[in-house]
Amino acid sequence: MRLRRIPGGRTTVLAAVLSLALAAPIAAQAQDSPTTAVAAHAAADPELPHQYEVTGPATSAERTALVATGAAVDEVHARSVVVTADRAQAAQVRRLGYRLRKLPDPPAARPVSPGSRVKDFPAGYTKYHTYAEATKEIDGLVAKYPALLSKQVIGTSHEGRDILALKLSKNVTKDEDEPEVLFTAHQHAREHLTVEMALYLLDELTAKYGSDARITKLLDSREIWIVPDLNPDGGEYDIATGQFRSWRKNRQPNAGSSEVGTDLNRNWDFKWGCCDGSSGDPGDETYRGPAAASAPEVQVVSKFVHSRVVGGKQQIKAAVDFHTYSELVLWPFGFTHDETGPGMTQDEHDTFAAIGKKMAASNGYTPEQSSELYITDGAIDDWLWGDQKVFAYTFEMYPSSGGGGFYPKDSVIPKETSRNREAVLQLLETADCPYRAIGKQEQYCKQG
Ligand code: 0X9
Ligand code: CA
Ligand code: ZN
Repeated sequence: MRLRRIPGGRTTVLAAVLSLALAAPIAAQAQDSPTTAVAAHAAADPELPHQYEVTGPATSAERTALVATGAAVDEVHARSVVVTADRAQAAQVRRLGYRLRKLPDPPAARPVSPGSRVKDFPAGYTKYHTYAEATKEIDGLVAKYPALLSKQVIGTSHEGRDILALKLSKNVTKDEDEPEVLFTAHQHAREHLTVEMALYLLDELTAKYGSDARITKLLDSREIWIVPDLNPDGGEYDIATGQFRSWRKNRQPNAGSSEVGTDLNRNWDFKWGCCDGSSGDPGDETYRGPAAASAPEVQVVSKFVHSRVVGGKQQIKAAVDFHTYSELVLWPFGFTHDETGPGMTQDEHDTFAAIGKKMAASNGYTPEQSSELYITDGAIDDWLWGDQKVFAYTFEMYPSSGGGGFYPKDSVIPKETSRNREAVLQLLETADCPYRAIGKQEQYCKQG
């Protein structure tokens, strides 16, 4: 059962060697010239993490042991992984006896003058939306489609940016008794493509209402929630110098530590920190935070989800949380390798798998239980299912491997967002009775 199919590996030796060769002189320059200091810092900040190919780990157990070093696993292959790790974490991975090979860093952008902050993504990435650009785009859509789309500020991030929930439905201002479906994006700062995914859905579902029969029917019979940016502080921080920082966490300081940030996708209040699927060290990529739901962004979205309990019933029936990358459709649980057990019956598991495999057939991703990758505790999908009984999936978007990792060029945005159109429509269509996917609608979805 733990047999895995994995995309083939590839090599990037030359670029890795080149980036190593470049690092030293630039860092040296920074010492004596204040005017070049920021640009140099951006090009070769010794604190910035890098990606490494790690040869050796071949099982979920070995990968789970690997993330205990504090590194984050980005790609899973048959006998290797790609991780994002800072210097100390890389050293620890090496001490586990694995061979590491540094991969090229994200492309360097134009130099930045000292103290200034970049207002946009760098060249080749300008079609990605900054927080301000996304807000403007969303406000434009709300103004254009007031009967279909409404915007709510459901709270603020640590640094005070608005966290939005967009509702899409016919008669959008009324809370009708219709199945609700939630789409969330951008828990992880460097996964910018997921914000584009959310914006694509907002645009597609509004623009095609009235002309596309399937979308019209769905907006007439569902209430769709989109939280396009769960981690606006992290996203802005990732692009702020003009050099992508490969940042993952939020930007909340940690008491008693100089290390910043909590991994939002280890902070949700279900089996939090239970199972070696997160870290207790604030310097680690998968730091779970000092307490469950300690991150304001997680609190805001948790509270929002709780607010969708009406008459004692959670209205949200299904959900997708968008991440990058690896092209996967994942379902709970992540905290255990067991397919069934407390909180997951055989029928529930089979329903998750049936819907997940069908969605994956439509977008060409690989479907699997999330713990097949490595153990995670405190992830949003485990919470949505374990605590709220929402059929919650995690999509890991483009690329499968190579293809720019966390930073694919903006030219891929149209293809890689529309690629998930069919899967999203399927999930919306199934939301009135997910158990139809295993033919058990009579048993589970009889109208009361
Ligand atoms: O580690 C994560 O949070 C996700 N991978 S990412 O590269 N985007 O960071 C995978 C989560 C898998 N576990 C669950 N979905 N529970
Ligand atoms: Ca409703
Ligand atoms: Zn992620």
